[in-house]
Amino acid sequence: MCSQRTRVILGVGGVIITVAVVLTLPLKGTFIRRCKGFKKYDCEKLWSVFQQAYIGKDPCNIPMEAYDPLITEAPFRPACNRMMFWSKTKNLVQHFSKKREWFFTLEKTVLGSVLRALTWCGEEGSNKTFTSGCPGWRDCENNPVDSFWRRASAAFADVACGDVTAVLDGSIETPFDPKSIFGSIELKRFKSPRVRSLKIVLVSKKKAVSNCMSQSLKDLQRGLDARIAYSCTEMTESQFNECSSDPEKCGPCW
Ligand code: N1C
Repeated sequence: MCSQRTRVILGVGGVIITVAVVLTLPLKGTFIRRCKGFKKYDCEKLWSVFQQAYIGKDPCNIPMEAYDPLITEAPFRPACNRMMFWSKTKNLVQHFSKKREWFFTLEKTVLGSVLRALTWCGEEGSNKTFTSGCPGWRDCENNPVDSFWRRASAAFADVACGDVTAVLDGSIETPFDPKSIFGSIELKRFKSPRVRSLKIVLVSKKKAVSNCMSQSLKDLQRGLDARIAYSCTEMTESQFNECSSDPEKCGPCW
């Protein structure tokens, strides 16, 4: 028989254990489940290498290099002519690339996929993973999530080859933002002769604010290795979506 005091202790202990499990399990569970969809990876090993990047560390002091061992564990492979990059058009491109399997985005790789739409961080003096209350870009640049996307994007762009596509938002004034991951990391890593051409697809939601002649696109061209052929096509969101629903039609889309 439990005394009142033992029951309280057991109860409190249970709550603590439950809170600890709830804090880490959803992330680990999601990570492992998504990873298992990829076969050939040792998912527990991948999880452990991933955790080492941020566990027990100040969540505002995680440089992108913290994820180097993770990239080494699951390196990106080149998918020539199929690689698709984007900036400020995440939902559009996610929807598109799901339907058009030919195009390959970072989020289709094992690392991009296991961490898609997740938040994580650690804390000094603790071995726990937290999934809420983590710093974001407003709090500090070197937070665990943004540093991961910067590191993964750099590695993904390093293997870009052949004809590369990038989908930008024509409904804003600066479709090419030099401070974005696409502008500050990926574009700079496209190198000739590995990359033959860069095709920009400028998609406008309701009203087109920018076009291929806009200053922002000229800035992009200036940041591109001059030996890489450059082209730019404007289209509306519905034309872009039509492309994804009718693969046959897509060849001439851009
Ligand atoms: O900063 P961005 O876009 O220019 O980054 C997009 C660029 C793409 O080409 C991808 O290859 O970088 C890669 N990438 C992702 O795949 C990704 N998935 C989710 C970069 N960031 C990614 N995220 C999250 O969106 C991440 O939190 C990051 O900070 C935003 C970037 O969105 P953006 O400014 O529209």
